Amino acid sequence: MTIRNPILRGLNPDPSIVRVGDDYYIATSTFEWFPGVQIHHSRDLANWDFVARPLTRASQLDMRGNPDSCGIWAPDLSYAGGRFHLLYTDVKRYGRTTVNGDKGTSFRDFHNYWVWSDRIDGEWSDPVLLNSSGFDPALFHDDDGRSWVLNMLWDHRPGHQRFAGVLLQEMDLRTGQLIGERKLVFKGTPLGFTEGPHLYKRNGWYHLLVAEGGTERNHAVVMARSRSLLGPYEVHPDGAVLTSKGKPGVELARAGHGDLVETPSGETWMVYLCGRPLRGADRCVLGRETAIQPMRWGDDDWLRTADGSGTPMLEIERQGVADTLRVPVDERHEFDSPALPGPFQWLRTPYPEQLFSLTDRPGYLRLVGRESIGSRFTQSLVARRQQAFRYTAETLVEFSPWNFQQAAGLICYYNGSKYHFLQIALADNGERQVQLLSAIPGSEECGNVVQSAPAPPGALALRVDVHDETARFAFRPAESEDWCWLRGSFDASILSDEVTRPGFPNFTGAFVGMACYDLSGAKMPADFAYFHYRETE
Ligand code: 6LW
Repeated sequence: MTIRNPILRGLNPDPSIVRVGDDYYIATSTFEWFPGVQIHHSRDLANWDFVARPLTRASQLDMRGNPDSCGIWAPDLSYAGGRFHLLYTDVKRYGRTTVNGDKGTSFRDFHNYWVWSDRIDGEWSDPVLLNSSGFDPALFHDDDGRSWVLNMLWDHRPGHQRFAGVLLQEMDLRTGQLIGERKLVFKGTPLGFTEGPHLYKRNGWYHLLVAEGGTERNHAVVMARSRSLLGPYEVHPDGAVLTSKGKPGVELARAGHGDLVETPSGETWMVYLCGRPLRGADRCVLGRETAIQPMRWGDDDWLRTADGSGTPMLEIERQGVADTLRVPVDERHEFDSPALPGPFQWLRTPYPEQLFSLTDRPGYLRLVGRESIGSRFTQSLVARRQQAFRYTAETLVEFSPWNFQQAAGLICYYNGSKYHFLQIALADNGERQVQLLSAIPGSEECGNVVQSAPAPPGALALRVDVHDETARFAFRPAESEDWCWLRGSFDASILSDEVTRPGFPNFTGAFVGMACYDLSGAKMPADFAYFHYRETE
């Protein structure tokens, strides 16, 4: 039986895994997408189902104003004292990038919080603010009953190492109160960019696992150990425990940022972040995904991949597990229930009632025209992850704009500076048009209409076919079978981490969905009758 990587496709990075009895849970980062943090469940490590997004209300998360690719970074899920514990960072300001040797002051703001729940899919507590000293907080529950918070330390000062190491401080698990002093227990290796710490105890050793090398091609899982919790920690003799660095044939690129779990029978597995570039271009439109593979403890008490190579594996044979032969996703949502279907998320705001309704007109998703595409505040955009290189998406929309400031339609979206939006809008002569509004980094900052066609009257079906790096767009009247295709094709590979203006964070991945804006303030609504996402690879 075969486990096929990645196990969580599309935007699902920075995995944190926990086992409770026979149940495994993985939490992944969601950035500016609301609700925050994504949790999947499995009983066999091969087949994973979405179970919850715990941060659902304003008291827990309000990302209005957060820059693109900020918000939720690297959640940490653990279980102790009969409860689930979730730590997460809300990044408010990204500041200056660390790429290209930039050494100036880099002010960043990140706040680290703790929430808990008795049930993974229950109501999670209000958050307790732990600290803001760096990002990627994690909890370690020692066998003496004490719990400790780890996080990377950010040094904003010019000329200093920005990724300054790993901090450790005790936490009272009943109140979230931090106890005693914070201690810098590990400064990282020459790979640098030390982040994503997790701590484990085994055979009298404390094992520290960190991500290093940055989240791109040099990414790696690095380990260090100590007989005492506060160190000193000695680095693994092999260097990186897992990496795709310098291994050009490996399909799971960017491997790093891992977390360990032990099965009831004592096997150790690691989940980790990876990225799969398009074959034709070194661009990851699916963002950063989650993979898993078996590990092995040596007689020397160091951890290695099961085959000892430190290389990410695309497929793993495992006894007793149903084959995860992947069926392409084919999902059609008719919007006939009052809850937004599971795959969809929106941007930043904890007040979705200001963006959309499934009850105003039963059977339709009504998006209320709000701020512009790329606004950091109140933007009516509801979308799902792109999870395969090839897919078709289709929706049917009723929309009757009465001024040029109003538009609604189908969007392929990465962030506020890269998207293709097939929108229905009014031309100057009052004609309703289907227009393609594209924002492409390096051309124009904001979206420009790159093509337009007269729109037939009535409800319109809108469609996109994405095939690796190309996207083609089409529309038709509701009652017609014949698609009217826009001329030519458009670059779908811009919806990737790699295509960007210099100095901006790009940590998410491509989404496809529906959007509506009304810059006149009249809140003109658009009604979507269905959304159909079908993978074609
Ligand atoms: C995350 C950091 C990282 O917090 O990227 O790849 C950041 N690793 O550890 C955002 O996902």
